[in-house]
Formats: sequence, C-alpha cells, structure tokens
Amino acid sequence: MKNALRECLVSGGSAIGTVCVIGSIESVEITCASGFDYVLIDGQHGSFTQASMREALRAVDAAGGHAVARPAAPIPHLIEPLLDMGYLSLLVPMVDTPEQASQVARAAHYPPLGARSQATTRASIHHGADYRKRFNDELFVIAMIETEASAANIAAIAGTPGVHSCFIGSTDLASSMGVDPSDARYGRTIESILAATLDAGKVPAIAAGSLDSARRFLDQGFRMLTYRSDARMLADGCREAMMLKSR
Ligand code: 3PY
Ligand code: MG
Repeated sequence: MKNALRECLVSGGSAIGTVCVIGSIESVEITCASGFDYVLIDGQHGSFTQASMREALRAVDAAGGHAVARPAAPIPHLIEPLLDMGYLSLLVPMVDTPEQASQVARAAHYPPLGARSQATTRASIHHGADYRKRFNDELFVIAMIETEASAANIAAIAGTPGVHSCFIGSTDLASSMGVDPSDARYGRTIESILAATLDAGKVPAIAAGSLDSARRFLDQGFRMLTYRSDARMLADGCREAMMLKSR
C-alpha cells in the first residue's frame, strides 16, 4: 500500500487533478485516461451514491490513477465509510474551525492518532495484511478552506495535527465573501491562506476554473490544483461544437 499523491506532495512535488461530478463510472475512466495525477470523486456535489463511490475507486485503481474522495460534509460518520472502501486521500469540504479540523483528523486516523473504528472491510482486504498498521502513514487529509470563517481560522486549521493540506475552494470562498474573483480583498485572502498553510508546513492546494487562473495559482506556489470538472469540460466541449452553428 502506497499513497502516491501524499508521497509526491509531501516531498515537494505538484499534482494536477480534476473533479468527477457526473456520477458515471465511464466518465471517471475517461477522465483518468487523460493522465491527471488524481481524480476527485465528489460525494458533496456529484451524482455518486455510496455504491458508485466504491465503483469509481475501483475504476481509478484499474486505470493506475489516484482517487481522492470528497464526503458531503466534515462529519465523522461520513468519513469512515469512504476509508473502509479503500480511499487513502480525503478532501473534506467546509472545514470552518480548528475544532472541525481536529474532529475530521480524529475520525480519519486509527488510534493512537485518532478514533477510526476497526473492521474487516474492502480496504483492509484490498490494501493487504499490513493495512491497519500502515494506514496512518499513508492517509492524506485535505481540509477545504472555503468560507470567510475558515479563512479567518486558517492558522489554527493548518496547524491541526493530522491535517496534511489546506485546499481553497475558490468558488465557495468568493461566494462566502460576496465578491468577484477579481476583487483585491479576495486576492489578499488567497495570499494569506497560502502563507499560513506554508507556515504550518502543510501542502497548499486550490481549485481553478480556467487555464489562466490555474497557471497563476501554480506560479503563486499552490502545489495541488483541481482543474474544472468532468461536467464543466463536457459542457465546454459541447459549447465549442455549437459554435459551428454560427459559422
Ligand atoms: C469550490 O471552489 O468551492 C470547490 O469546492 C472546488 O472543488
Ligand atoms: Mg466548494
């Protein structure tokens, strides 16, 4: 068992991924085949069921990719089933306070670092006999910073033991601040989240909706970047095709 995403990011590398929301295993396979370093299987906004989150993980594994799971909320009982399926990386939305961050980290880790419950599950069979012994060293927990409250608490959230990365949900952050992404205050907030994440020795991560913003974020120092979604890229391709109508 090896978490290639964690290994790459904690040793100073970068990773580019996208998010699968359509909920189709075929879309997950197509996305993986294009070479993203990870694909986020979205249990917050995606059309996945618990069963299809498991199928999606199998599809990503079969394609030699890396799957990150997003639970619907930062709630311990939503985290455990994803780990029992075999996911090793978690992107947890709406982590607004250090208390929520430690609750998430505690739910995800086995004792003595956390309180995850033991069981014979797909994960413990699929990942081999030493799964329970090695799990805490392979788990990668990413807290999403995507509200004004979360941005205000960034130092304490980033400093939480067991949180390995802070990921800016750039769309929700702008929405929570009530500003457009071109707003100067928004730009300063992103800078301060990045700085606090680096100060805590954690991996800075972000979502980008365009190639321009993705390049800017990577130049700024973000090392994990989720680019658009399968739905958005399908919609963009369709819109491009329909330009034929106005030729
Ligand atoms: C956001 O931008 O709010 C996200 O959640 C990206 O995944
Ligand atoms: Mg969001």
